[in-house]
Amino acid sequence: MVQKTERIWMDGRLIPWDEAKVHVLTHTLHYGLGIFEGIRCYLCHDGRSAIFRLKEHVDRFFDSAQIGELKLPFSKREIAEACKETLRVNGLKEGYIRPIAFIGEGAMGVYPADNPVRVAIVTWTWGAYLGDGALERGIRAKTSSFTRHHVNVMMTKAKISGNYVNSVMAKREAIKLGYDEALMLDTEGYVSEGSGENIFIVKNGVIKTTPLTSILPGITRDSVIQIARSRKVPVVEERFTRDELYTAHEVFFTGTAAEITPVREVDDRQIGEGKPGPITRELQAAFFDVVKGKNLEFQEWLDYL
Ligand code: PPE
Repeated sequence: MVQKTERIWMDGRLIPWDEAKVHVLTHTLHYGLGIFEGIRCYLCHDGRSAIFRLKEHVDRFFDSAQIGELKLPFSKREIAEACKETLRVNGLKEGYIRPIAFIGEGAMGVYPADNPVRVAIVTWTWGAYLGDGALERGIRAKTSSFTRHHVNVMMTKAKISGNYVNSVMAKREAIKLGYDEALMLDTEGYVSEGSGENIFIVKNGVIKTTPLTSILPGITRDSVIQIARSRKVPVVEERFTRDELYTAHEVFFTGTAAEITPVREVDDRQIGEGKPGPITRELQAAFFDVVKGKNLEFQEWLDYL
């Protein structure tokens, strides 16, 4: 359950949480063309709060809008400022920020005519996305019976609401079968991503991750690549198969919500020692140092409140 905060930013105004409602004829509710972002704000070691890679998230929000042909009635600066303002009024020192843009009511039918584009920003406290202990012990993943999107069916580089029907189905299936997360294969059968995360494998000291062709260009993914390279750990972006995953020494998922979550088992096969491996742990520690302002090498990624 999301813990209620005092206010939600909606169409340019900060309104009480309970008043942030939409009409049932909201176009996006019927046809799924809305776009959203997921951003985290961390409480830093010095007591200040910093939003992680706000600029990149706002840029991706606008890229999603461009792909989905949603004309946002706000500038990038206004959205970035509104993210900060919403956290501030809610008194959150740490939390998750969810900007969403959607097509409002007016015309029905798949042609949205000139229905208004509406924008809201919600903030809340969000702990470990894949459950208590996931970050420390790692999780169990299962290859999904659902295939990830084909690049000409859904726009995989956009964070479009409707894209997530596929994620919800895959996630439900994985949970019902007793696993923590679904691993999705692409339309050609190669590993693509988790229901809400990008994926990495490590073998013989080399990190490999899926190329950007048909996945969401994850901002955590990019951060991990940059952090790994700065520590001289080689990273390649290359397609791989599920059997390569089974024989990897380490596997981990990355995402704003999931952060860096180790995967200790895939399809009932133990990965490595069945616990987070050394490179995963090193990157995890480095990532948390960065987001909490302890590593000055990447301080331009932090936007202090
Ligand atoms: N792939 C998918 C499909 C995805 O949804 C996410 C984020 C990522 C990769 C990682 O992207 P990034 O957050 O930029 O590193 N998923 C978001 C939504 C999760 C949800 O359940 O809601 C998130 O992590 O915020």
